[in-house]
Amino acid sequence: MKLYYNPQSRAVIAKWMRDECGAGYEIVPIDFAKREHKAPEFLKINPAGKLPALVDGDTKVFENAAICLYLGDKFPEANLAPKVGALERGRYLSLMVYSTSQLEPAMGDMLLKVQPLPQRGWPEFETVKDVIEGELGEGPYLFGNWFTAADVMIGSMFIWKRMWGTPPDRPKLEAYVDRLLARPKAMQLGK
Ligand SMILES: N[C@@H](CCC(=O)N[C@@H](CS)C(=O)NCC(=O)O)C(=O)O
Repeated sequence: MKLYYNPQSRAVIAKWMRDECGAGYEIVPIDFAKREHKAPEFLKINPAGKLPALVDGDTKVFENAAICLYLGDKFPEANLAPKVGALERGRYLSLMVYSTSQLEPAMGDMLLKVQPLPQRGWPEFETVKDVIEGELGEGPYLFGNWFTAADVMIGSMFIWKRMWGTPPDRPKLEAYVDRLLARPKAMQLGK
């Protein structure tokens, strides 16, 4: 299994998930300055020309959410994903998609000081934070004591927010980030 990777990119999310799965894999470094992510060979793996991308035998996966979903199902022994048919599966899939379709763009607007328009399909970041606080409940993770790929996808966004240097504003979410960063294989930017 190969993970196409640059430590200064969102590929750190897929790497966190892959590390949580255990067992060996290969990192393929991609140099943005050399535009290796736009090379014809790489575009056969990810036609969008972005990181991360994962290759597992003949299977190619791009987009962090898809990679985390794929890995969660691929490594059942790591117990990072509710199985098909499990009661938790629907909420799990919803949170995985929410992370990338609502949370990430809303947070991006906030970080880049873009005024969100309702037609864009995602709300203001404050609304997203309300939703995630509600989903977290008493925690410690989104599924109680069970750490899943949903924590990788959603937690990585709040870790990223902290790394960006925004002031802490929601104690519950800050405590969640602290818990996630205390995990031995937690996401690290730049490594
Ligand atoms: N939604 C995508 C975002 C991927 C993405 O935008 N990656 C950036 C690095 S953080 C990239 O490869 N940018 C290079 C480019 O667009 O030219 C995901 O989560 O996989």
